[in-house]
Amino acid sequence: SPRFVWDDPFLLEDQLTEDERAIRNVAQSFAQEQLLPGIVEAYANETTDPGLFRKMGELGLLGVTLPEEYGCAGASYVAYGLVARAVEAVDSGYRSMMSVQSSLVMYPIHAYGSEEQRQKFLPKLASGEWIGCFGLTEPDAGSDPAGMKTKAEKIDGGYRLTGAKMWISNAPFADVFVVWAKSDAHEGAIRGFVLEKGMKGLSAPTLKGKLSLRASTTGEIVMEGVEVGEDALLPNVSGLKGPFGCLNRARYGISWGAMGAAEDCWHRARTYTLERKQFGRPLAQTQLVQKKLADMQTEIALGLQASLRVGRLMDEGKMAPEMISLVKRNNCGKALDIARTARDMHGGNGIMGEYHVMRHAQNLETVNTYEGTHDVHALILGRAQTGLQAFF
Ligand code: TGC
Ligand code: FAD
Repeated sequence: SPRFVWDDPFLLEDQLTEDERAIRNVAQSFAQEQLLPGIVEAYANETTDPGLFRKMGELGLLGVTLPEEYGCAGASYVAYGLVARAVEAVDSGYRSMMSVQSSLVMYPIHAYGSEEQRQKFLPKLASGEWIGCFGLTEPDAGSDPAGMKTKAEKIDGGYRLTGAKMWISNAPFADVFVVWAKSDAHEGAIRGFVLEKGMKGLSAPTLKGKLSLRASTTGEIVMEGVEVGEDALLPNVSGLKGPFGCLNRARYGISWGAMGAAEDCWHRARTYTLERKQFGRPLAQTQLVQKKLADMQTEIALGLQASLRVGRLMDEGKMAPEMISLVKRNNCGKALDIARTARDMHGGNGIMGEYHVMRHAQNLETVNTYEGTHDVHALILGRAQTGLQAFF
């Protein structure tokens, strides 16, 4: 009779194609063999090795859904989700680096850029030779990006950009900056621009001292009258739907990634409680611990299955953004609960770096906040079912 696979209750594995499994295997080996060994130190020291982008690029893990003609894998959105899950099983910060590059930098250049922009930027971003960042958030415009102050003024032959972006992943070592600004030449509409490192007036100071996502480098983008040519404008999109189109992809990837972190916490909690004995028996032989393990297993199985469904719908061109809000919100919230519970189940050891669970919990605080907070996604879903706007 059919067997119950405790760590794959709904046989997700059987629902993947051979290509998807192959890409997943590459990502998993890379994450376990090349990312895991250094993560405790990188996190403690708040350092990121930018060389990781080249390693990811060599393995084809950057921009995996984009066409092969630009040096990408042309794979499915499900494959992209599997990469995020494998990488975030080690650390949310490494998944962040990958998903910013893939969904927030390469995707808009491909979807909204000219053919010249695609040819110029995509192959080098795919190989990891160039690193990208995405500037939407500002000090006074986070959940409400429509309130941004960054402006692009029309000048002879191009634009002058002035403003500041805050909380920008990869910015301090980025070569390519996709930034969003209100353009006076387009009646104040939000437009995307591709800036390059070294431009006069452009700087990206590092934000030090984060207590979460410490292995990913975060910074500001300061634009003090940066002058760019017409060729810096992303010509094929206008308005907030531009950045939101990118966020859809990244949020979807996060829904898988958060489950990867949760799975790592679950497996570690299971192993730990099987090995650790108190009151003369393994902790895993107590009812409270088994309930916690069952809850983790249940939420992860449901969350993965939901992300898989959304990924398939994306691949079929049937994705509505609210579907992504549902899985991003739910999977991040559940992952955060699971990581906190796993930390508790490790007792005192749970606060030590070498047990990994507290780092996941700290990271997931950010993952639950960025790309639309847990509550902002609730408001998106609330609006979709009531027709009533409750943001303001
Ligand atoms: P709203 O009126 O709803 O929409 C404005 C225009 O945008 C369109 N739109 C979308 N298009 C595509 N996909 C979506 N998901 C879309 N959502 C909205 C909409 O149709 C409309 O188009 P048009 O043509 O009619 O103008 O806009 P609003 O200002 O009321 O939005 C409210 C809200 C809360 C939904 C939105 O602002 C929001 O999602 N806020 C959260 C902000 C956010 O997620 N920021 C993320 C910054 S990037 C980041 O965090 C990267 S971390 C990366 C990492 O390190 O991994
Ligand atoms: P706020 O918008 O000020 O929200 C504060 C609180 O108020 C939240 O709990 C929120 O849910 C709540 N709130 C807001 N509006 C409402 C409302 N209408 N009703 C009820 N509650 C509400 N951004 C980028 O552009 N690029 C990046 O690469 C990037 N990377 C990041 C990396 C890190 C480590 C972090 C922490 C953030 C990053 N962000 C990035 C920014 C991120 O997207 C924002 O932090 C996020 O969108 C929330 O904005 P905020 O921090 O300004 O919070």
